[in-house]
Amino acid sequence: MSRLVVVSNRVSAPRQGGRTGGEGGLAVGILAALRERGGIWFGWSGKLTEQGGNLDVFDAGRITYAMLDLTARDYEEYYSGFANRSLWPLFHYRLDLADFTRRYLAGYQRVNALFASKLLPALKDDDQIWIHDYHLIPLADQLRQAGCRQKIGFFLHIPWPAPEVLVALPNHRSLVNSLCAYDLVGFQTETDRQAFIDYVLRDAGGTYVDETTVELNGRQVKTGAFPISIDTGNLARVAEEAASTRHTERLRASIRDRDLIVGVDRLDYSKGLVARVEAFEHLLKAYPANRGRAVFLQIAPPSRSDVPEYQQIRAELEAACGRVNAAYADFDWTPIRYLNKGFSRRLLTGFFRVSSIGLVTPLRDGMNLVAKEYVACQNPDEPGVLVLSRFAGAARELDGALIVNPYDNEGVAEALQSALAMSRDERRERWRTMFDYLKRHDIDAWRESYLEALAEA
Ligand code: GDG
Repeated sequence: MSRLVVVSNRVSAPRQGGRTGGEGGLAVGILAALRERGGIWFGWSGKLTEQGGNLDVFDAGRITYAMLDLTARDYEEYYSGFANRSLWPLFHYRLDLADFTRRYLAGYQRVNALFASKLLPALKDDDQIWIHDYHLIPLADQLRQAGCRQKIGFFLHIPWPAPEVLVALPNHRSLVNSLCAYDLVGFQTETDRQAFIDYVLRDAGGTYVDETTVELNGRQVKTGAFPISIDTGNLARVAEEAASTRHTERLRASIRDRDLIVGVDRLDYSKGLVARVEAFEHLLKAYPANRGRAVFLQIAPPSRSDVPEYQQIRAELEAACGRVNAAYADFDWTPIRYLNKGFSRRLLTGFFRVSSIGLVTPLRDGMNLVAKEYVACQNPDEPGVLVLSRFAGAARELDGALIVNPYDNEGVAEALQSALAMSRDERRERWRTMFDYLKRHDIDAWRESYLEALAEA
């Protein structure tokens, strides 16, 4: 079996003592493949240095970790700039927030070229290369220009926008051209894949080779939808254990016989947090029996806080939570518990398990793993209800959820009310279909289906 070379913006490298960090499903899935086949995990070290470009390489078992330092300017232009102020808002349909400063694009191309030049000498002829996410779209093209002939696959973790939205990007054409340097481009959903194909055929003058492969500028690229997933079995076990830990007990005791609604999201404007608070407010307004009874726990660890749009959304969310609490709280009940910090994975599984509703309402999301994690963590006898945005990729798979439109506060409030009133039989039935599905379609199945398609491409 050939070696696997994984490239992503950040690397989940082991901490001192050889243990890896408490990483999520993606890192677990990638590490499993790297351990099995041997290979390299290459990416930014997370360090900023004066000169940048220093590569720190070390081996742990069959895996070589190769981590590159960047400069403060690289970070500003490539990461905060083009990746997170141009591509991220655009791909999440937030044209109003997108900033196409040319300097950002130049930095993005420069850092991708740096990645290529540092990676190339480490490659063997029969390596398979798997590049992840929007930070590194031009990387295969850069590698090809430097003579790389190996098989290269790309997986996009975020949505691919409709052509009408994509063309707002000044360099849309060259971005798509560079994607055609890959052998396989994977998307989260069939809709994303179709949007890419539409652009290639209609806007770029490409042609179909077969159902999944298109040709553009003399290069053929295969496409596929590979909905990412979670480590279902393991998460279910962790949640079962977490159900009786001290922290879960403390949360349970603080809720008493009330209904807990839980949300867990990076503090990002794509996650629909302000609208979610407004929907919860509407629940209290329209269904007054929930006053004094429903508690909404929103965990929102800070994210990309040096990007101004993220400071803005944080201020808006704080204001919305403050307003609702001021209007509805009583001396012995606070409706919203808003926590601007992260918790360990283990703790989160316990929180998911004791809550009556998992509220996942992004305005746009490639997949949304929290939705899947919420399902995996439920108690099979007393499962909670998942209320899920139709704009999350996960909505295509999790049909036991109550699917909502996050722009419609009153509709979301109605769904919350039906979830709170749902019979145990119905909750069990809905949960069972989703859980069985997630057992079959877990992170291992995702990785294997992608790598098989890459091998065939
Ligand atoms: C991108 C795409 C796609 C969150 N808070 C804490 C914490 N988390 C964990 C969650 C989950 C992960 O972070 C977030 O994953 P999501 O999928 O929900 O969202 P993004 O971060 O936007 O991820 C997304 C994903 O890539 C994978 O392809 O699904 O659409 O946007 O695992 O549990 N984990 C811990 N503490 C926290 O406070 N430990």
